[in-house]
Amino acid sequence: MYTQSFNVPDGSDEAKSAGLRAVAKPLTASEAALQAQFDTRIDADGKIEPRDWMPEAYRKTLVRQISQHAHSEIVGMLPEGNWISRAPSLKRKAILIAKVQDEGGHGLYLYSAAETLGTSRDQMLAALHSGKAKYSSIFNYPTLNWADVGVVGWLVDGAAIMNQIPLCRCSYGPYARAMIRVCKEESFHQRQGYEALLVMMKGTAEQQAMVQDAVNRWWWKCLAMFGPPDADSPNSVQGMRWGIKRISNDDLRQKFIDATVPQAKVLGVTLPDPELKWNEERQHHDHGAIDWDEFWSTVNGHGPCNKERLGTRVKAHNDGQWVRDAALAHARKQQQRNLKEAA
Ligand code: FAQ
Repeated sequence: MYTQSFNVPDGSDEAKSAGLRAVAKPLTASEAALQAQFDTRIDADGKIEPRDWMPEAYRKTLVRQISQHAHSEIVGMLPEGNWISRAPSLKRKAILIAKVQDEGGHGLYLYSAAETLGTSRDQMLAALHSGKAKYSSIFNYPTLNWADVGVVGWLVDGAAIMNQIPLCRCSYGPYARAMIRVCKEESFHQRQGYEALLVMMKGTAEQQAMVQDAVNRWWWKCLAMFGPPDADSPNSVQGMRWGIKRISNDDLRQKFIDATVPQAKVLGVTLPDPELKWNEERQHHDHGAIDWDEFWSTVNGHGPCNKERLGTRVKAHNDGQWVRDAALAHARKQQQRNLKEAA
C-alpha cells in the first residue's frame, strides 16, 4: 500500500546551500581533516559506519533519535498488547501477538544500532525510565475498543512507515540497515489493521460506528506523529544536512495525508477534518490546523496515558531483573568452565 520510493528527493541541497557544516569549529588540524573526510562522504551520500570518525554532534543526534525511536517501539507495544487477551477470534489474537512481538524486536534492533555509537542500553533505559528521554506522543493515548486496534495498525503504523522508509537511506549504516527489516514488518502491520477495519465496516451499523469513532479519535494524533511544523523543528535542518532525515516533517505529513485519503474512501470512513480537500494547484490535500499545544503537552508528560505507560515499563524492567541476573550468572559460570577446560 505504501510504495514510497527509496530515492525521493531529500531536500538536502537546501541545507547545503545554507552553508551548514557538521561541526562549526574543529579544534585541531587532524580533526579538521577528519571533519573534511566526513563531510565529503556525507556529500557523496555515503554511509558512516560505527568505527568511522564522526563529529560528536552527529553521534549525539543519532543516539537521541535512534534511542527515542527504540523507546517508541517498546512503549508502542503497550496500547495493543492490552488487547491480546480480548481479541475477537483466535486468528486476530495470533496476528496481534505477532505484531506486538515484532514491535519488541524493532526496539531491540534499534537499541543495538544505538549501542554501536557508544551508549549502553542501560543508559538509554535509565533515560526512558526517568522521563528524560522522549518516545512517540502517539502511545500516550488509550485504545478503548477493538476498532482502535485496527486504526492503530492502519493509521499509526501507516504514519510510522511513511516516516521510516526514508530512514532506510539514513547516512548511519546500522540505523539504515535496521530500518529495512523494520519497514517490511511495519507494512504487514499496516495491512493487518486495514484488513481488520474492512471486515468491521462490512459488519453491523454498531461496528461501523466504532470504526468511525476510532478514526475520529486517532486522526489528528497521527498527523502530529511526524513532529512539529518544519519552522518549529529545531533538529530538522541539521538532521537533513547530515542525511539522517531525508524528508521534512511537513512533507512527510503531507505524503501521509495524500496516501490516506483514498484509503479512507475505500474503507467508507470520513476523516474528521472539514478543511480536508484536494488542492488542484498544489496537487496535494489541504488540511485543517493541528493542535500543537496538545501535542507538546503530551510530549511533556501530560497526555492521558503518560504516567501509566512509563509506570508499566518501569515495572516490567524491575520485574525482569531476576532474568538478567540469572543470564549473567549463567554466562559467568560458562566462562569459568571454559577457562577451567582450557587450563
Ligand atoms: N512524539 O526537531 P524535531 C512506531 C520531539 S515508531 C514525541 O522535529 P527530529 C512503530 C523531537 O524528538 C514511532 N516527541 O525532531 C509502532 C524533538 O525533541 P528532542 C516513532 C516528538 O528528531 C507502530 C522535538 O520534538 N518513530 O510508531 C515527536 O528532527 C505501532 C523537536 O522535533 C520514530 O521515532 C513525537 N511525535 O524529528 C510501534 C522515527 N515529534 O529530541 C507500535 C524516528 C517530535 O530535541 C505500534 N524519528 N518530537 O528533545 C524521527 O524520524 C524523528 O525523530 C521525528 C522528530 C520525525 C520523530
